[in-house]
Amino acid sequence: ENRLPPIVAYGPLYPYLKQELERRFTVHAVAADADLSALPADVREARALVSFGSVGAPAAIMDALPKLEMIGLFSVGYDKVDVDHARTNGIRVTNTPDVLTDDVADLAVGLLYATVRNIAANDRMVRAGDWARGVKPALSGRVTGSRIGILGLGRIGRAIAKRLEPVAGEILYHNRREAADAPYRYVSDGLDFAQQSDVIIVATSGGPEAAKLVDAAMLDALGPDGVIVNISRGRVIDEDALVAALADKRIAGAGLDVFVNEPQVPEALFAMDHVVLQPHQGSATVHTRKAMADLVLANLDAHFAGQPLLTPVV
Ligand code: 8YV
Repeated sequence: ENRLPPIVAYGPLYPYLKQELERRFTVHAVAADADLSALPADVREARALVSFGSVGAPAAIMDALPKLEMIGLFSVGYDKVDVDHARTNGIRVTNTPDVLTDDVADLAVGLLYATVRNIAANDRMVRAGDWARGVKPALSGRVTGSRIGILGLGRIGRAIAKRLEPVAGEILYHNRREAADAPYRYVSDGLDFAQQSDVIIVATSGGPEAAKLVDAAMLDALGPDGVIVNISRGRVIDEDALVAALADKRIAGAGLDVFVNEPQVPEALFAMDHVVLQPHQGSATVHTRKAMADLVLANLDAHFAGQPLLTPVV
């Protein structure tokens, strides 16, 4: 008889996390698209659930696991977890803040440079032999001296701002509320913020309250020399409006790590040289994925030892 507490691995898990979970628990793998009305009895005994941020935990999986005590999310963003349903049902939720901040901020800065300096498009032209054939690449915009607007000055937004401080002409930010301790200029109106920015970097949390925070009007306010970078969640930008603004060159370019319907990316973007696309890689370094896994494990260990959770959301 196996005495290890039963848990559910919901959707695919990072291999190191899966291996460490299997040392501590009886792990039942449940596919993200599994028929939840037909879960075997031993799976329904699960006391915890672990999942990627992209899978999360909708109300239906919580309801299908009557003994569920805790959800350990391998992600800082918990937009795919029904936190209200968890709260109502006394289910704790943990995420993985802080450990991924630096790497997500690094990718945002990388995407900014790649987009403004045409790094990806120029790489393609070199590979295609165009340079050798005498094609002259177009001159690019520049990052140094530009007005960088951070949309969402939280942990990650601040880490991005810190990295860009030495090169920015100005750093401004837009939040629901002014941050008490930020050394950057707060712009309370979204359109003013976009109009005063050469670059917008989207770093808000990605919950429903942030949906389409960047709309067509904001993109037009950013203007034809403006660039947008998104390392938050696809839904924060009205994706149709973004594709249209890029197609019409009403903005100069975009560096995107996240999309509304990942891993599906609007095909119209594939042919656009002024767009840099990433497959949601913000936290995807060897170092940070291990740190995220260790934090998920530490939260589970704390829960099963009756200790306070390290990084609770609920
Ligand atoms: C992950 C993320 O790529 O932490 C987040 O919010 O988006 C990323 O770290 C993803 O959620 C994998 O679980």
